[in-house]
Amino acid sequence: MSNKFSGVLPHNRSVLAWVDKVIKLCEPAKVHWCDGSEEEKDRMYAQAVDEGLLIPLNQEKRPGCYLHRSNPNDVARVEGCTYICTESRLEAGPTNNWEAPDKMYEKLYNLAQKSMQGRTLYVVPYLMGPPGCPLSKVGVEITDSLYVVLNMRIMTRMGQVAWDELGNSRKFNRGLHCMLEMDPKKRYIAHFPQDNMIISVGSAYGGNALLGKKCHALRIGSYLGRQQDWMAEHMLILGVESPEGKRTYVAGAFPSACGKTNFSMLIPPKKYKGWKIWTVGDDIAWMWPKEDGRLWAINPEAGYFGVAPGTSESSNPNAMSAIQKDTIFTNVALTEDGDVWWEGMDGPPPEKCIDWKGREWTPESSEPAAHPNSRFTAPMKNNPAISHEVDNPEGVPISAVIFGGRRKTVVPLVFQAFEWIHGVYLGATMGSETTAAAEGVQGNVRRDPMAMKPFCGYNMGDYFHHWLQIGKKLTNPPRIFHVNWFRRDSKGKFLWPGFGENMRVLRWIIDRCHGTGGIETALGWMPRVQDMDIEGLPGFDEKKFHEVQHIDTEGWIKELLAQEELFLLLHDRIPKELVYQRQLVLSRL
Ligand code: GTP
Ligand code: SPV
Ligand code: MN
Repeated sequence: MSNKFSGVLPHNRSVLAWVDKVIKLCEPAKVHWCDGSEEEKDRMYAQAVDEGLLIPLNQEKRPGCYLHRSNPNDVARVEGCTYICTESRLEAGPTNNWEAPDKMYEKLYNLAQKSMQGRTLYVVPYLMGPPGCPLSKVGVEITDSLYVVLNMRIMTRMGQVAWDELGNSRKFNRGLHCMLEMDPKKRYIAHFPQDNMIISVGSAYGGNALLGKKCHALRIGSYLGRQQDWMAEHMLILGVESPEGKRTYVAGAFPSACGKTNFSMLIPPKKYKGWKIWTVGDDIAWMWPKEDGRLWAINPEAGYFGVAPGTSESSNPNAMSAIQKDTIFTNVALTEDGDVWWEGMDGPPPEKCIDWKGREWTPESSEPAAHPNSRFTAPMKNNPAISHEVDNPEGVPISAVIFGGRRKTVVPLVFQAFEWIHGVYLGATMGSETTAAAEGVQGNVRRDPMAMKPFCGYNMGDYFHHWLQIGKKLTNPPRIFHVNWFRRDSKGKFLWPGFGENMRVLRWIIDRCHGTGGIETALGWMPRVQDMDIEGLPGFDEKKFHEVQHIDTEGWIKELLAQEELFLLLHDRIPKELVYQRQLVLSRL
């Protein structure tokens, strides 16, 4: 072995052969096989600081924490450059960009060719899911970005643990990530589900470049899940512990930047003595039906890639603890004492700081100091509310599934589906306002079925069918709910206080899982005012309750028309059960 190589090679021949092929293609100056050790970590952080990739923060205040500033043209997911390259266009479906696999391979191999000359190629073995879980999957990401390596180290179980899990098997996800020259015109996130392969070029941003996350765990995962009877979902998982010590697990699909991380780390209000929320996961759930007729879930990740703005001691104290150490911050502001700052953090803004682009910033500046989609990457083990079940290969049994969009109007705070098929319809037709997590206009209502519009690796109509099929395997299915933390009054103010107070909604949801307290409406089961605890909420009374739960018939008719658009788009694959559900709502209204 020449001194071009460092690190620990596995014995797996398929891995060696594939990496060899990529080395020949990309022609790196050096190759490093990551082992995931502490020594390797220390060396890599030192090197990243040397290269100016990371800025060390005040190590007394935030030990092991660093700031990264991205290329300003590379700050969010790029749905327009994301492709599902199945054999036929129909298989990818009308909600995905599609290109023929041969054509896309050719285009991307051409871009990748010689692209690592003078650079280091890192081989990153990683495991999604706890070791020993039947759903856990190994991936190998090849990248020429040290920033990506250090993020993958936090977000996944990285290193030897993955080789141990893989053994001699050929079943692993092949991921190739090339920085290229960061030209948005040469930016592609391409998935080849039939080959279990991902190629991503021209972006270093989380969902585009940390291939274990959205690419592998959701797009490839959902494709495999359909073949193998499991589900890959854009969902948080939490456990609710009652004062009697009973634990109930809940999964929630909210679109990007719509509150999953916050909800998964919720701290109940003071009056909820003895109640405790445990975080299993904040972004992705893999779920499968077991013999007991229930749906079980794991979190395949090992860290949080969370939205920084709005994170504070008052909104999310658990996240604030989690980012105290060993965290990478991306595109936040840097204060004079070497700490981080962003809009919505506690206290007044700093008198001056350095903004996410590296410029001097004062409260008078016209632009925000932190990018609206600035992020923290923190190990999940840093979260004081981490669930004891997070490494359990058996997963946790899910009692409730919650869908939640971001809607200023029309959609009530909470309601419950009548049964599974109605619940699938609620998820399938969910609308939400677009956010800074993806490139493009913000605040537009679009259909985001199950919060999976950007992440479903195959035809959305078939995906709905898969949900119905899984339902048939469940003799004790989770109850399904819809929430909207974001409804506003006529003055544009949030009607519901949200964050920790969402415990009150969660409490009703748990009650409903045990069959108590609600009334049937045109939309589904709803709490009556006596069914939900609204006592002690400043500025919130019975009148507000009726406002936030109000069924706006005219608004809903428009909503049903917007759903029609999705149904037309998917006309050749949409399960007729869902078309029928829509008719039922119309007649009930
Ligand atoms: P991704 O990581 O992009 O998938 O986002 P997420 O779904 O985990 O969203 P997150 O919890 O990071 O919240 C996104 C934004 O919504 C933040 O600015 C939060 O402050 C805000 N938010 C979260 N929960 C609530 C809530 O209950 N009420 C209100 N008004 N805002 C909330
Ligand atoms: C999202 O956009 O849903 C995220 C952030 O969770 S990313 O990993 O970039 O997709
Ligand atoms: Mn997400």
